[in-house]
Amino acid sequence: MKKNILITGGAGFIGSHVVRRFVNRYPDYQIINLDALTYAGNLANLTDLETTENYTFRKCDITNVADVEAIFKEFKIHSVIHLAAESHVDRSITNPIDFVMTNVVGTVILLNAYKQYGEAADGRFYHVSTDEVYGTLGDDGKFTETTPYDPNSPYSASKASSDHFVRAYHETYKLPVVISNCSNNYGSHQFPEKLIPLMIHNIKNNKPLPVYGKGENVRDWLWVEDHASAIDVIFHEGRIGETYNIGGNNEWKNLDLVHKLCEIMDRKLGRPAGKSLELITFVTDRAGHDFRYAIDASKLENELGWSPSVAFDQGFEKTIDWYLENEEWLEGVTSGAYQSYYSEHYDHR
Ligand code: TDX
Repeated sequence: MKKNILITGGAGFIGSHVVRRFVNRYPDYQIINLDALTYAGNLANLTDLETTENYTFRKCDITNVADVEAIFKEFKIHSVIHLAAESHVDRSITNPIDFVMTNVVGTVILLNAYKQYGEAADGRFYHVSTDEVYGTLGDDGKFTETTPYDPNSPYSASKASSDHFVRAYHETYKLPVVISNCSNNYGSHQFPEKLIPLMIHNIKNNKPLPVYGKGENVRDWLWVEDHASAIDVIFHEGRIGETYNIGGNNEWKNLDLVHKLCEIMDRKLGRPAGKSLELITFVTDRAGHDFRYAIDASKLENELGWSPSVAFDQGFEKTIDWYLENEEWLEGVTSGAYQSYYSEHYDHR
């Protein structure tokens, strides 16, 4: 008997990498990808799996109780890997309610459905979350699993709230849960509202590169495939009721990262060295902009033997090549609604 594993948000950036990894590595799992296909969920991210036998797609909004329950009734769900979320901080600043609905209410609806219909004694509800729940760091120190929650944006407040509900379902109803909190991801298929694909798209089209504030904020970047491998190991071997931090040990100041990107893009596009740097434009800072994120992933490394597989230079080049080689994908997601999003967020900044 195949195990039915429900992956939510599987058509999104991180979700599609997780779905592909699980479908390809685990033929004994039936992977059910449940996604609402909003702006960032895109079946074009998974065209290679369309006819794969152990893969099933269902369009579903996790805030719709009846639709979620129907899926749990249709498939005997062994385990859930929950990635569905509104994930962009800037959008959460203009529209916090969407984040409460999907990230908080949607998570609780899924927890309820798993509590009521989840089938297996050895199954689990794996909640995928973010390092932003811990707030912001100064120049030193790293987030550990025991760092107190201190979210600053509506996005991180909604993710923190969902993490608390998952923990509460474990304590109250003994639901077998596990949580991970990961740093910034980069890689193929990321929606170009996020820093790296947005800058790649703008450099390609000779458009201004909007760096928030002075570009001094620091992020830790992890290759998305390494996040997927961490999710794999935590899903299979992580201890129930535990949280694991995932990070790349790879901190970059935003401005330094944009400089590196310009340098590589000039080389790849055959432009004179330094040309794309001229596009950098400093714009009004993000409200409540967290200064620095850094992750201490030693619990995951020591307990479960995980570590990132790809050096940043290598992963970054690969990522840039993917966006340059997949022009159709990039054009597809930046036409239509993207244009109005872009104007709204950047035109008067
Ligand atoms: O146009 C931009 N200019 C800019 O300077 C954008 C989009 C971003 N930035 C800055 C803000 C951040 O300091 O770059 C940094 C990265 O920004 P995002 O790509 O928006 O990511 P971030 O806000 O750090 O949050 C991300 O990491 C944690 C994801 O969006 C979250 O979903 C994840 O949970």
